[in-house]
Amino acid sequence: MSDRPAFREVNFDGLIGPSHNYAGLSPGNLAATLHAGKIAQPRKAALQGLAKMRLMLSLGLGQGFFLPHERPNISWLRDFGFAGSDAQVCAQAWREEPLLLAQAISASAMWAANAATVSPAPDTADGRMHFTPANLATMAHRSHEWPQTLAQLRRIFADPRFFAVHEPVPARFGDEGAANFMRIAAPASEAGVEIMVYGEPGGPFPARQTPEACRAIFRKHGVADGLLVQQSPEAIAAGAFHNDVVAVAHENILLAHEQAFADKAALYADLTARCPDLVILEVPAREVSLADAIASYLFNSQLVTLPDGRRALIVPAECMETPAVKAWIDRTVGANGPIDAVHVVDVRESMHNGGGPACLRLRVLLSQEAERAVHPAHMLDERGADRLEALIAEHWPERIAPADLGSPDLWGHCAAARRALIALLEKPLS
Ligand code: SUG
Repeated sequence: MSDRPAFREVNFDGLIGPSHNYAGLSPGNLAATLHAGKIAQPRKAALQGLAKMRLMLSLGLGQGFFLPHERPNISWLRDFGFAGSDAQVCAQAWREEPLLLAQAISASAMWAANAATVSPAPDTADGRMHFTPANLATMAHRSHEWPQTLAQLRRIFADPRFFAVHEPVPARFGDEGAANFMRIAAPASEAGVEIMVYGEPGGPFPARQTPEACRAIFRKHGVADGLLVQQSPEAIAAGAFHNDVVAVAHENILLAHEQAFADKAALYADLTARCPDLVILEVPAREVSLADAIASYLFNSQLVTLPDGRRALIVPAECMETPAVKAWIDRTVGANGPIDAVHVVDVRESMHNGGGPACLRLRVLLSQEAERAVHPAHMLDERGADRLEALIAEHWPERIAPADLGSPDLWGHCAAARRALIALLEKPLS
């Protein structure tokens, strides 16, 4: 008998790609808008992301990873009529429509919480885990992620006995994946209630998740108990472009800002009826304002159960630098509440584009058998992390300034880095 529980959550993080930059492509994402035009440090960014993955491994948690996408996305640029060799396509795009080139080279696939919505096996009619890649249709630079995401999901979760990978929802109906998904199940291996959070348009910033997409996903995944919840318009207007900027759920815990949902009373009542052990950790606006929640990304922490059953919150460093948030953490963590420990991670390069610890990961709840069916090249251990780290140090650019996006050198570096990564993965990583 193994002492590992029958199911465990494996976080698949997006490896931060060599073209990470600050192009300010996401209106409504305040950090990304604020940092538009700044110099980015892709090598540092990728190492920060990897250090977070190593922390998870050191805590005894399962960790996998997705590859950065091919950037610039030449085939997407060709769809706009740019022609010739790959370098000619990029050069023409940069000359004639530099915004399109910036959109084609974005490293935004790093935010794996937006890769797909995942319904774990205990929740679905056929007992398999279901994935739907997000169409990310609202933002041009993210709308071309899904074909490469779909391909990776099909490669990593290929075994049809355990996994079903669907096509995305039609692009007319925006879907941003697990960033707008929560699940309450106690224990996690039991059937749970899946919650999808949509936004209503009409505010100052785009509402990226449509209710039609949420319902389509529940239907296609065969989810027995799916709940649709509206995000509060104040939260979107304050810069919460995804629900995971103002709420996170894990097992029987819902950690949410007081202003996260349009009708919190209805949600809390629905959840309490389904899960008698539910613990709602609501953070009142008078203790942490929406502005501080969004600046610190408190709710974009990873809430995890350690192998010994204790719960830990993996928070971005910005939380400890935001006095009201630090005070809330100091008061709450370890104080007879459901969260026993806090760990701080530095993912500042991603944070400056509005991507915190939880944005960088996709949660995948796997039975032992299903975990054995996952493509081994995408599972991480310490030795694999060492090898990735060496590769990043050699191939990822140190800095990218806005004008560099048009540089053939950068395009060449990105292609070389990708070739090296793929070659590395062809041999077992560890
Ligand atoms: O979609 N930022 C991403 C951040 C995604 C965060 N993910 C979650 N909350 N789960 C976005 O807005 C900025 C890219 C730029 O401006 O260059 C960007 O795409």
